[in-house]
Amino acid sequence: MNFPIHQNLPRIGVIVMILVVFACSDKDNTLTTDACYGTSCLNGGTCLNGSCNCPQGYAGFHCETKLTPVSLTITGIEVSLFPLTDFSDNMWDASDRSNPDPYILLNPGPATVFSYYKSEVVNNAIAPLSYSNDLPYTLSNIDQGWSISVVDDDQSEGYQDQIMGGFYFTPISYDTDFPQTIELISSVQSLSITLAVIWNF
Ligand SMILES: [Ca+2]
Ligand SMILES: [Ca+2]
Repeated sequence: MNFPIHQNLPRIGVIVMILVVFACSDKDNTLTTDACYGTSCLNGGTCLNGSCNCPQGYAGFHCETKLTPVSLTITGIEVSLFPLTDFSDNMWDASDRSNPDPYILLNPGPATVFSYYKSEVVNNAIAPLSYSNDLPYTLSNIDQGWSISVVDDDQSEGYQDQIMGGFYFTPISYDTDFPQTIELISSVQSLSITLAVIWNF
């Protein structure tokens, strides 16, 4: 004997009740806490998981310690401005009425005779000039004075080279916030040199 139990049963609507229980989280009981709460990082440091990530040149729990760089690497040299005439108001290459052919000299102390760094020559130049040969170049004695000079190459024309101008600077004195560029600007000489630099610790 068959009992077609489904056929004769009255149609039963099935009501499915889904109870969605929103468990109200009590924020006061949250276990996660901000590990950086109350941690202040100095000198541009940023807090991560309770510790300060210090920018280059700074150390310590709060980045409170400024490090002393041991050297400075010059990665680029740009002369954005140089005097248009020499000290007698003549064109730098008056003999053929052309522009100067500048190169860069970098020496420890006030010396101008090449002994450390000499860049390539840019012929018949107009500003701005960019130098890249033999760079990067690292200065090790950065608490001492260095001279950087712009010199017109005249030797190839049978004359003595002419110093167009320059700066005497102590690299360590530019270490405030360890800039990526050092700007050497003189209104007296109409000369501006920008050094792209990396501080080494
Ligand atoms: Ca000249
Ligand atoms: Ca020249």
